[in-house]
Amino acid sequence: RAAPSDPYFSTYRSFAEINAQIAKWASAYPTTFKDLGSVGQSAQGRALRAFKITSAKTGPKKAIWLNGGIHAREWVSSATTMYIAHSLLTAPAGSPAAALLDSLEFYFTPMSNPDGYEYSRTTNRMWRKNRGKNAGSSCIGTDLNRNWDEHWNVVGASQDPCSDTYSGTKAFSAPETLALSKFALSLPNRVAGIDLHSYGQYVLRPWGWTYDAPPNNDFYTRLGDGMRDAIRSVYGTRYTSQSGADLYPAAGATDDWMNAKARMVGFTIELRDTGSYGFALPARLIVPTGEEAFAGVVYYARFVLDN
Ligand code: ING
Ligand code: ZN
Repeated sequence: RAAPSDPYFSTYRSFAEINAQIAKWASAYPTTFKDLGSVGQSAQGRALRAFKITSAKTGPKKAIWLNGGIHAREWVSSATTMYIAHSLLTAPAGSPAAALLDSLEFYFTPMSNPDGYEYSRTTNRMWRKNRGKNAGSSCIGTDLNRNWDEHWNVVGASQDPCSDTYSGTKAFSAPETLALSKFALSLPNRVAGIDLHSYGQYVLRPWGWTYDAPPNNDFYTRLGDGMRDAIRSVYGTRYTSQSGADLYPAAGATDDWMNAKARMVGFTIELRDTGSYGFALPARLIVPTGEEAFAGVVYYARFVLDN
């Protein structure tokens, strides 16, 4: 649309390429971009990288956390998280997006399951979990979106290490979720967070673990519906705004922990598509998926600042 798209987004990038892009941004945008290095290590020892984007303006700012790549096969999640960062970095001076950077710090963890991602790229495209060993089983991996410490394992999760929704031996048994949770809690000014997944085109508000409405359900519904409309305004893509449990009940997910334990406004977004390609979304759809998701994030950031 507005600007020619960066060739970085023409294909799905490897763990190494994502890290190289982070280094490139750090030198290209020294005032707005801050590489926070690694916030922890994956089960196989890969770095869990984080960075921050904000303007040079000082003063108290609120923090928003965007998390991508928790599930290995959902490649467009990491790509979109990086695309949102790119959009903030290149936002024209005076634009609504650029204005957000004067009041907000955006924190990014674009690749929260690097071992699973690389395994999905090289060996098993449909891998979902991390790649941690499980004692007493030859099956590998914990579902990192069932391992958070909020009503852990009560519904929509399995205690079979061979299951794709294996919730782990206990909450935060996986090094990735433990490190990410400590990172989020280290942000004293945190107000909101989005966990990006695919696919299905949903804006999911709390809760995931129960059908009950959260406190402030009105607030969450207006915010979710507004994000849905902002996404649609770009290319007409229809996302559905509803609670996580209304998709299917699942406990121990990232967004429930954000809302209940980290006192942040937490959402899950399920990116494109609705099943034609599913997880194997073609790389030519990275940019449009990112552009419309960015519109949703701008709406969301404005909303949490103003409400
Ligand atoms: N979907 C989410 C999952 O973890 C979800 C859906 C998220 C349900 C949060 C409830 C709460 O299963 C994908 N694609 O991973
Ligand atoms: Zn997912």
